Amino acid sequence: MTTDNRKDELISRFQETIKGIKETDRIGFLHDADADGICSSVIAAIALERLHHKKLSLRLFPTNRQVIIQDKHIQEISDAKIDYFFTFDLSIDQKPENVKNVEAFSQIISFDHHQLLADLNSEKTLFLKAHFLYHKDGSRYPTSKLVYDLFSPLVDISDLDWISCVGLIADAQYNEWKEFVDSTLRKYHYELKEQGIDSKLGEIVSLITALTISDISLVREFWDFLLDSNNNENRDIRSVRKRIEETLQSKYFQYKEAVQKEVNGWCDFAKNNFEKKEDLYTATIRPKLGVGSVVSTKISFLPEHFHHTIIIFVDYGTDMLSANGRRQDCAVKMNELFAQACKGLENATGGGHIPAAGAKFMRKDFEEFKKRVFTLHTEMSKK
Ligand SMILES: [Mn+2]
Repeated sequence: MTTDNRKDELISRFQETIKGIKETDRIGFLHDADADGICSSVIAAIALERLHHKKLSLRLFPTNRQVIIQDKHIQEISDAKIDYFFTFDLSIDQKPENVKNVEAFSQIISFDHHQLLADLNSEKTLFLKAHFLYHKDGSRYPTSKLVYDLFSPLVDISDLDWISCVGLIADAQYNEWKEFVDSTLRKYHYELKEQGIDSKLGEIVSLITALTISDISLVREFWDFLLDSNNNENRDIRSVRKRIEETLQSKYFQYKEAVQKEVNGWCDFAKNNFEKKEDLYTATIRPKLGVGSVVSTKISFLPEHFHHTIIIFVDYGTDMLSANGRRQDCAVKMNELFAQACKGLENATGGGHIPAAGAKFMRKDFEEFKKRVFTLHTEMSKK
């Protein structure tokens, strides 16, 4: 629970920790490989460089969609002799034993807004979970906005406001932070749109998502590009607008176009093949690129589906199938629905946020999983 005391205590501990970083200290990052993880960590890297004139000694991101500190990371962090290890948009409380392992040789500063599973704050770990810092639902406080807000009192990063907007739009929180996004769009002379994703900054969200879908190794290169183009002394509105334009005109744009085509095709397919029960709409798609999550998000934000549950089952032709659930009005909790549907099924995992969650399960369990989703959805709608 957020209390003002708790919040103030964490903020002042954060400020002391950042100010306490010395010239000889080595900094390491582990960030999620999605737009919120990329944007939040780029903001922090630039903030630290402006404060301490320091570059990172290590930067890691998961290529397997695992949002924890993984076993293999521990040795890498130790080998790089990291003193301050930062994590972004990762729910490290899913594997607390690895947090303890890193604490043996490094301080940890963790920014995240995934479901709160455990309070990891300790002498060595500063656990900046949005739930402790936001008086409303913590999951609606994306890491990019959290990091921007925490660093802003320490150093001028007002030219990075648009990167914060990109991260939060990617996490479908435009409505929650409408004033901030709208004023940022206005500042750089961009048009406001009904949906954040349709704005100019939303186009950058699509670009980043396309990269992660096309080839996860592009994340490293794009992150460096974003850092270099924004770690800039020219912070006037014209210069910053130029950075935004350059991002959209970069070579990364081609990936956006290819993915967009795939997304649009499968959105149309899903809409024409919905299986419905009450306000639950499901469809199964078989895309070549990993667009399942984008397809479900896109459909769920259509005005006619805003008060519906959209579940897209995705068959990539492998042993494991996945499901992407969206419920933008939060009337049914997607993370709970999937967690329950996975119970007792071999190798099945499910979870995420209330409006947006995912699950993976074995091909042999597809019919059973689907049956459970329909039954659970009816039960959970009545609550
Ligand atoms: Mn996020």
